[in-house]
Amino acid sequence: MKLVIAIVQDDDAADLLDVLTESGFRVTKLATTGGFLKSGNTTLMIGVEEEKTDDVLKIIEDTCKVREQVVTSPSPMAGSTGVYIPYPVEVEVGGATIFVVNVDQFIRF
Ligand code: 2BA
Repeated sequence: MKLVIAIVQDDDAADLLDVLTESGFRVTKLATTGGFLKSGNTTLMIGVEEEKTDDVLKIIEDTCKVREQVVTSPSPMAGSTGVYIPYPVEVEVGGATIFVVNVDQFIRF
């Protein structure tokens, strides 16, 4: 068994949950925060039989879109007066960031 840990954008999470559950996969959704943007994202944990891992990855790839996000980053003023001016930086976020890990044991009581 594999555990697919997928970090996706909040805007894609609802659709992705629908498609995964309709396709018979079991999913746990966590509300998470990205360390760089410090804004909300969604992490899904999907326990899946090894031979179905590629099906899960395909669903994630088909559902999650890459988006541009603007983050305001402070920059020190020239002359290092200690004053910081915010300036916008554009970053490309997602589709999805995915970790696939081996599961030693899967237990449900
Ligand atoms: P954030 O950490 O908020 O990062 C959002 C986006 O900012 C990233 O998109 C990337 O385009 C950019 N970014 C992140 N760190 C950067 C840096 N040091 N310098 C320049 N740009 C940077 P994605 O790569 O699509 O990542 C989306 C979210 O996935 C991340 O949100 C984070 O929550 C998670 N993530 C990505 N890589 C990870 C990793 N190796 N381990 C754990 N979580 C990860």
